[in-house]
Amino acid sequence: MIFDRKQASLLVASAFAAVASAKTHSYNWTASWVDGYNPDGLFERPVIGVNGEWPWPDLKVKKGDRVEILLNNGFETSNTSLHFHGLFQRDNTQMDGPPYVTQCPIAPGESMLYNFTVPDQVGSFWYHSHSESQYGDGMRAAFIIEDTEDYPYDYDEEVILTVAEWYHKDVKTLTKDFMNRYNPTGAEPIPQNLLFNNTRNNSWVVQPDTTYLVHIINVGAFVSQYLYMEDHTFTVVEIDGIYVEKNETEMLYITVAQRYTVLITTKSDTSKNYAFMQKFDDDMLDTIPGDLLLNSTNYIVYNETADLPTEYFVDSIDDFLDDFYLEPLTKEAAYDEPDYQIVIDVAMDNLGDGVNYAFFNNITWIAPKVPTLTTVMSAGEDATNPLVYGNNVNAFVLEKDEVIEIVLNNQDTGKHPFHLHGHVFQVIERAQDYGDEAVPVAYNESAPYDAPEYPMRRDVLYVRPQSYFRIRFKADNPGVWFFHCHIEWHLTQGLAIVLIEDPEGIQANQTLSESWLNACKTNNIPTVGNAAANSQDYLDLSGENKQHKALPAGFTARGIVALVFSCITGVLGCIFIGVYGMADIPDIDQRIAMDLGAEDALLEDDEEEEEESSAPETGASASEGASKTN
Ligand SMILES: *[C@@H]1O[C@H](CO)[C@@H](O)[C@H](O)[C@H]1NC(C)=O
Ligand SMILES: *[C@@H]1O[C@H](CO)[C@@H](O)[C@H](O)[C@H]1NC(C)=O
Ligand SMILES: *[C@@H]1O[C@H](CO)[C@@H](O)[C@H](O)[C@H]1NC(C)=O
Ligand SMILES: *[C@@H]1O[C@H](CO)[C@@H](O)[C@H](O)[C@H]1NC(C)=O
Ligand SMILES: *[C@@H]1O[C@H](CO)[C@@H](O)[C@H](O)[C@H]1NC(C)=O
Ligand SMILES: *[C@@H]1O[C@H](CO)[C@@H](O)[C@H](O)[C@H]1NC(C)=O
Ligand SMILES: *[C@@H]1O[C@H](CO)[C@@H](O)[C@H](O)[C@H]1NC(C)=O
Ligand SMILES: *[C@@H]1O[C@H](CO)[C@@H](O)[C@H](O)[C@H]1NC(C)=O
Ligand SMILES: *[C@@H]1O[C@H](CO)[C@@H](O)[C@H](O)[C@H]1NC(C)=O
Ligand SMILES: *[C@@H]1O[C@H](CO)[C@@H](O)[C@H](O)[C@H]1NC(C)=O
Ligand SMILES: *[C@@H]1O[C@H](CO)[C@@H](O)[C@H](O)[C@H]1NC(C)=O
Ligand SMILES: [Cu+2]
Repeated sequence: MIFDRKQASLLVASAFAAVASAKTHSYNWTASWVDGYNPDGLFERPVIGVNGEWPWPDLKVKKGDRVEILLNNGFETSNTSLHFHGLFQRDNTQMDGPPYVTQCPIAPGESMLYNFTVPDQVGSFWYHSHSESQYGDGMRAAFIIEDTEDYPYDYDEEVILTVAEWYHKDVKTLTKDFMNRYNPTGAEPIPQNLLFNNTRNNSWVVQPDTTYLVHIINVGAFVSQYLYMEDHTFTVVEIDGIYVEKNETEMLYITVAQRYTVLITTKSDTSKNYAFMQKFDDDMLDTIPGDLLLNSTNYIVYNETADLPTEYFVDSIDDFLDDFYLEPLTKEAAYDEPDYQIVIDVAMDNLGDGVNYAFFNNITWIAPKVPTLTTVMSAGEDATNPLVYGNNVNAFVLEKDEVIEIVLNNQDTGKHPFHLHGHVFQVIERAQDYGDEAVPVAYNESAPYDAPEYPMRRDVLYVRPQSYFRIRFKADNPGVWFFHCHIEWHLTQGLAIVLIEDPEGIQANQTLSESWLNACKTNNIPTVGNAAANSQDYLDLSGENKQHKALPAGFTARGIVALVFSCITGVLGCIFIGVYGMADIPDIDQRIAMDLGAEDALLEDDEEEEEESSAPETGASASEGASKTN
């Protein structure tokens, strides 16, 4: 082996031979719109590419390697950022990516260097923009950390497989209609198709008698998918970077941002080809347009001259692998009773501007005036006081090495995949679907329940309708960590909290890079101060970004529907209802009649908003799809 001087000195400095082969992966990436892509084969549109091309490259690295990505913002009007999903970013929370949480958004024409060491993690990860829902337009790819030791399971070939949903319109256009009083129920836009490896009708050419290690990653921004194959099975060996005891299944259910690494062993007979199906979880769609293809057929190709199979049907989609029952290969007993329990209730509702928002404990996340990490770094002793982070950041301060339990009660009728940055968590409990109950079922502390001995661990977990889950982790990674729904529409609606883990440890051990500071400076964002950018008095939050006022008492989403009817001409209204699914609301005419009285109140709120809009727009969200002003 030949070492250059830098590597050789590293070798001397370290007792670990693995470091000797540590590589530096350097990239100079410019994110921008590129024209003329047609991933689903039905519609050509611009996508967000890198250095003029799409898709973004899949990265393969090893633990201990260094990654240096210079991200240049090549957009004309959008900010940007990059998140490495699932990486712990130990002592380096500034590289995690979400704007106004751990960094300033990178302004058009500006850059930021993402520079970090690949942590002691293995398996399937991915990277994506954490700004303005840009990853829905294609700013995303796989990030695989290869094992430096022997892989625990035998395989012959390694393959990446990304899945996602796809829209013909860009996310910014869709967001304007989504975060809108004319969409009072918060119905998410319906995608046009599912993508399989960034295309459709994908042919995966295989060799006979071969075991493939397939990294399956849902890089989508909204819908979960069912995956199943004709006459082949998946053997799950790793989820979200955690090796598990092998589990063989015919069907996977994968939410956005989750990863399943599986073994697929091919047949000896090469005469025939097989279907590899992907199916929308259509429970997540508010309406199902007649022309939406819910099942997409892809191909496992043994013989390129033989016919391709037609759609493969299964009797039931209910028998997918329940990830709750997977058992990690590295045993970690369930943590004991937590030191700190955080109970968060999820709800979706309208605020006084008529728009439908998402809430944790009645708070919709609104970006502070400076990134929360800035506040941590500059607040001195006040950094342990949650108040300095503002009323709309929903910050929780965790002490070093505490065992944290998050109890998440879903008062909404939808499923939501939640992601915790900076950690994997133990899944202590996930209750059944209570979607058919009249009222949501919350976690009941006094009802006895036994956690699994060695709970499953991962970084994205879905909660079932009107149900709850409980997760635990140890606060052993000082940093500022976002916890949010990975459905980008819901993040735009504010479904997030921020965990501030060991703020004193962050202050003592972490230094903001020049490049990080420059991203703030070039976007005119201060690098000191509380959520209101006040650096004189950290407890004075006047001027902070806040959510809209609540709707007047007794006023409901139905009243807004009424407003829609009274404001829009018949034809336009009908188009809108068709697209956004308001037609689903039963007894709509009666309800409009009931709510019409409240219309005036809404209009008043309107006028007030106009006065305020002379102030500069401040409250861009971490997904920044929608502008939220105070
Ligand atoms: C990155 O690429 C851009 C565009 O090609 C170039 O102008 C710039 O000098 C490069 N920067 C570095 C550090 O290589
Ligand atoms: C996939 O097949 C459909 C139906 O034949 C076709 O309309 C579409 O263009 C194909 N897409 C791609 C990317 O090949
Ligand atoms: C980009 O960030 C700056 C600084 O926060 C903000 O003023 C601007 O509105 C943002 N741009 C967009 C398109 O959100
Ligand atoms: C990345 O960080 C390492 C460690 O601090 C440093 O040695 C290296 O120079 C940095 N890379 C760049 C391109 O600045
Ligand atoms: C997906 O695309 C990648 C990159 O082009 C390729 O290496 C891989 O084999 C493809 N996977 C499948 C299942 O077709
Ligand atoms: C591949 O398919 C063609 C067409 O059906 C057939 O003639 C050929 O024998 C097949 N090859 C193998 C190796 O099975
Ligand atoms: C989609 O797949 C499911 C499961 O195989 C099947 O029941 C359903 O009929 C399929 N729908 C269409 C339109 O093919
Ligand atoms: C495999 O998953 C099933 C649930 O789908 C579970 O009952 C079983 O215990 C799991 N087995 C292993 C070894 O993980
Ligand atoms: C949220 O608001 C409702 C209604 O005002 C109230 O009953 C509830 O206690 C609040 N929840 C939290 C966690 O503050
Ligand atoms: C919670 O569980 C306890 C013990 O089983 C039971 O007595 C109580 O009624 C439950 N509370 C609710 C709100 O269901
Ligand atoms: C700083 O980091 C070192 C190494 O990770 C750790 O031992 C030390 O406790 C940290 N200091 C503080 C104040 O957290
Ligand atoms: Cu959600």
